[in-house]
Amino acid sequence: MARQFPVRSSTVVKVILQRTFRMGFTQEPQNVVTSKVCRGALIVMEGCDRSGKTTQAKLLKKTLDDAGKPTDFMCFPDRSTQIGGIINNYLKCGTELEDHAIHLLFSANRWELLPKIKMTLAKGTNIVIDRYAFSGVVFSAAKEGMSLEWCKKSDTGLPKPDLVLYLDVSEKDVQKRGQFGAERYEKEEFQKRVRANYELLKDDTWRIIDASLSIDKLQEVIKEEALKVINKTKDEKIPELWVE
Ligand code: Z5A
Ligand code: MG
Repeated sequence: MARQFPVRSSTVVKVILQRTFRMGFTQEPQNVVTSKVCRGALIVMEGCDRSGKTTQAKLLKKTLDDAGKPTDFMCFPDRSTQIGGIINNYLKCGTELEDHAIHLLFSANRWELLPKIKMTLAKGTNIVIDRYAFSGVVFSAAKEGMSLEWCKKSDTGLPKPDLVLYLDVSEKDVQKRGQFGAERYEKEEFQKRVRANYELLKDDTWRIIDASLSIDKLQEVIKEEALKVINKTKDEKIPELWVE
């Protein structure tokens, strides 16, 4: 004769189902905290030549990672792509390109990396970018016959940074950091026009940072600004650049 179990199998099934319901697998969880992924912040480093953008952007990535705020570093131009290769050749004076054409290539270099930017921010990782569309505009508009308004058009609609850290250093201080290199735009007169163009782009997302401070002091100031904006914008939608 088959052995009788003290508890019938249908009762066991009932108990399992009841427990499952209580744990919330088949209905709204009761004591499980749902955590929503907040978006990352988009932080851009801008400023004149040798103001310390690359130094500070790379440091900021590490500072934020260490503070438990996962952060990626990017830079424009990104010379690693095919378009970036053409830009690199142009900057090194290896090729000549019509001014509007090179402007659009700098812009295309940003658009081609848009999926990566969007994906990174959506998963909650911050991005620190060394130069962005603002560099695109101020350098191209420093050329003869290129208007600031025309130069803004090709980057219109890209994600608008939550914070632009503008590293401000006088021409005199920058000269102490060594002579200009051999790249195309590294000439004093041209850099003066670039500096003047930056003034026309500043808005309330910009912070003007005294970049004559030491590297470590500067990073302290920058870290504070970055943390403020990360907390402030995590639940906000990302606006589009130059779209009213
Ligand atoms: N460009 C464009 O036309 N259109 C576009 O859309 C874009 C760019 C995106 C290449 O850019 C060119 O492309 C650039 C604009 C144009 N043309 N110019 N001129 P890039 O970003 O590749 O340029 P770069 O070669 O990196 O130079 P830079 O960005 O101007 O330098 P920086 O990043 O601001 O500085 P750094 O490399 O961090 O530091 C420079 C030196 O100063 C170095 O020796 C440091 O050790 C020293 N340093 C840094 N911080 C300090 C402080 N606080 N005290 C003392 N010394 C310091
Ligand atoms: Mg740099």
